[in-house]
Amino acid sequence: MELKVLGQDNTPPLTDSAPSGGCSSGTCGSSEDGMSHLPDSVREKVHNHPCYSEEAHHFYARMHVAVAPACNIQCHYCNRKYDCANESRPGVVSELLSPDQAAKKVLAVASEIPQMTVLGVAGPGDPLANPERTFATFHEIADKAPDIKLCLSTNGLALPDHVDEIEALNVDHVTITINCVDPEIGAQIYPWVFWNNRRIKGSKGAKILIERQQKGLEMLIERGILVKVNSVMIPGVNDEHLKEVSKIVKGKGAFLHNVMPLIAEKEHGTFYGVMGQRGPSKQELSDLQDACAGDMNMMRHCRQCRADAVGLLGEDRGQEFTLDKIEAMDIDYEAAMEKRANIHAGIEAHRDALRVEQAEKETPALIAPASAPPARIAITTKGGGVINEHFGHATEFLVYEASPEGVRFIGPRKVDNAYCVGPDVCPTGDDKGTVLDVILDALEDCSAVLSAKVGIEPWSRLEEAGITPSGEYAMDLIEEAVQGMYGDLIEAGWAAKDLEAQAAG
Ligand code: CLF
Ligand code: SF4
Repeated sequence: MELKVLGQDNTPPLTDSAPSGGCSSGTCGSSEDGMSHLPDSVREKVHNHPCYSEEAHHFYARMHVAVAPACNIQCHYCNRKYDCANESRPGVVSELLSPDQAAKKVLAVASEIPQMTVLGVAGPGDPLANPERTFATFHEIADKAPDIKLCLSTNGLALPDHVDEIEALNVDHVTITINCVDPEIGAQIYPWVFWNNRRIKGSKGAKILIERQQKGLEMLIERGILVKVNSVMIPGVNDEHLKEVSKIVKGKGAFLHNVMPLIAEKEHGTFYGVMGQRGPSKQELSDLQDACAGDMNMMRHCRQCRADAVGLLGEDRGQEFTLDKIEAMDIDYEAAMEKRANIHAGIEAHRDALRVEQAEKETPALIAPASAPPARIAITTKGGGVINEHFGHATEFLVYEASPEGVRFIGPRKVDNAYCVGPDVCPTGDDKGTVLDVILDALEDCSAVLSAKVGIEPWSRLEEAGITPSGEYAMDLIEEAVQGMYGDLIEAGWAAKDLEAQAAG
């Protein structure tokens, strides 16, 4: 069967004719992203939510509206000049909108990016410390755009007071940031919480926050609302403790756990940044995610988005929807909804076809001896589950691990600048080296990188760094390509070289 994949502009598939391919597992997976065991009602909620389904994030987009400026706690990794660091990359400032402006923006984005399925409110402060603004926005969207899922992210302090309204508005997905269940650890993360008109410091404040988070979690689960728990991994503070957090929240029925790395830079002016608290290494983060995974579903594809993010995860199309541009748009949302429904049906047909194709495939021969070590392989993509982005245009790389057991997703690696700043504009002189240094650093644990195309200069630098570049898998499905590349590496004697290097020292 021939299948169509998303185009350059993420144009969704409307027919089932185009490039062929199947998927070895997860990404385009035959098992609905490992979710085939879930009840239909839950699968219905997550199948097109790009954060709750790893598979869906290759096809569907989300947007945030920054309507919630205030916060009711202080986290040591946050500086209020910036967005809430519980969901956002620290150091980012979003444009604050009124609920009316936000609603207009949502309709504009939904009309222009039909793959956008979810509206999240995630800052720039805490959405539930600004309940009027947050719920006014949700009310408007529920009324005008009932085909959009509503999503909310909170520190949890005010959560129990708002569960009824969350349920009444059909907000089916709520994220609570839970960094600890022990007030003594909490006191090292939260200097104070603002509770009952008083600022309460230290472990007393942390205890209140923890109790409110746990109560809110239980209330949401009782009502059948899906809960994702975010945790910021702070080495030496809560890293070991997060395994217990994971067990507890899973025991209470949380759907997903998202362990995010602390990002603490001095220039952000946060307490941790100034004090020199380090974030975890890539390996420490993935080891903790693996340790927690024994107890629950882990999210590994989080991009720590902005409070005004727009587009596929990892993509930022916010500049296309500034207030002046939105004002100039003439939006017919009735027509847009019809178009959206058709496009979503096309995406689902495409995903179904991939599953059928995968199910019909014969099990491939073992590509590596059982003793072969795993290899990390990075890929570049613009969406659709295929390798369709040039190395030089990528601002993020998705890292997979291939082993004799199969292929699994490790996580995204973001870089600030693409190697080429335009379709044909690559950096010159020192800039060229600097941009590549950052990319090589992001891929330091990878043995290969697969892109639609790789230029001569980066090709040589990658090879010098021991990373095999390849354009051979252009337009192939991601996991199949990663598996193929793993076979190529093994055939080329990579494993033997790797083992020799390890033995040498
Ligand atoms: Fe936004 Fe968060 Fe909803 Fe997603 S983001 S409110 S659950 S729609 Fe997603 Fe962004 Fe990670 Fe958040 S990638 S920061 S987990
Ligand atoms: Fe900052 Fe968010 Fe913590 Fe509030 S909850 S202090 S906005 S990181």
